[in-house]
Amino acid sequence: MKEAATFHLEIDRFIKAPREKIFDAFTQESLLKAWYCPRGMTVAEATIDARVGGAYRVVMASRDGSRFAVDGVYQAIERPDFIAYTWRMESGPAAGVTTLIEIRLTPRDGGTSLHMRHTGFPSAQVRDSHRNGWQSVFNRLSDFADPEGSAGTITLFGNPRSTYCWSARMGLFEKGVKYRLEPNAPHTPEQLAVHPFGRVPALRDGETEIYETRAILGYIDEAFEGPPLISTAGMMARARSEQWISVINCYAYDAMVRRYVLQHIFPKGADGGPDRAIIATALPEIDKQLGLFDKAYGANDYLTGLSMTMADLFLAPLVSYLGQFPESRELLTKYPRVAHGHGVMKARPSFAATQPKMG
Ligand SMILES: N[C@@H](CCC(=O)N[C@@H](CS)C(=O)NCC(=O)O)C(=O)O
Repeated sequence: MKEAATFHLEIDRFIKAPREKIFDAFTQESLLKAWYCPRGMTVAEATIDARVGGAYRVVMASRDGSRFAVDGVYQAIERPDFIAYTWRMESGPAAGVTTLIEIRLTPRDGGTSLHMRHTGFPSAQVRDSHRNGWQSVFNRLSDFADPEGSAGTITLFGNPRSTYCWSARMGLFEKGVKYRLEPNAPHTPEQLAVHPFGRVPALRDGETEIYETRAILGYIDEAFEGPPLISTAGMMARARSEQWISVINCYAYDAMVRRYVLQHIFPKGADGGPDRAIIATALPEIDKQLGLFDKAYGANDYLTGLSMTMADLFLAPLVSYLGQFPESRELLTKYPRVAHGHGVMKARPSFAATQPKMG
């Protein structure tokens, strides 16, 4: 145990809420139950005796049913600025090791600076395995205490006219997640600061950044309650959904958006109009892709069956844009099941709420 004291973790977070509210969120059982676990988990049980020398035990549960319990003893309770308690995990690589958590709350800019010092880890690996967990727990605390809810931690970066941003925004809406939008254009310094390739969108949740729309939607889906964005109809439907997302990422976006829609929106032809040669290469590919999607629908409302999945979120913005230009509008008339599926998506409140304004 000698070595244990050499590894520690310090985390600073600003939370837009008064420190009394944050202090109480740590020390009142009914409040702590609402947030004291990483995203994607819930507090299944919590018993707290928030007095110096009093004990606590918290059981966190994942959606897959796995449970993770911690317990400890309060060392200091000084409302509203300081709390210290021991932390012992009942399972996992650091099971049985007792560490110490100190939380200091300082008022700042109408909110609270939270400084957490977690000391006594037996190894750098165990310390590092706690870092993401704590950041996620503090995101939950912010959602709980900040009057703006998750918009206090979640920001989506990207121009809302982008089809990929639109898919991400629909996903956020479907899950009921509040967020802030920074309408960055691709490749601007602001976007390059959150996305190494300068593309849109990127997502920030507290101190965590993530890019690539499939990864963003996967994160949102696992991190938040609300209807699932992956199929619950089994392995094959999930595989198909991934297949269609990959088809869009690797082939359909290039033909439909890059070589067709963007030719209309930002014409690059010699006469100032769309480059007809580029459009001519795109249209047969779009035709083939729409044919594949049409077949995939079968008699269903959604691409992979009876429920909406991320694949539908990826496809809806593309079909919406295709409906706005003459040759693709004409092509769409050949594919009634794509038109039907698109009608179903258009009727969802998430579509109207996120539909970009076209200039
Ligand atoms: N694979 C990326 C693609 C994102 C992407 O290409 N977004 C477009 C806007 S819809 C973009 O940033 N385009 C700028 C460019 O291609 O340089 C994702 O899934 O997020």
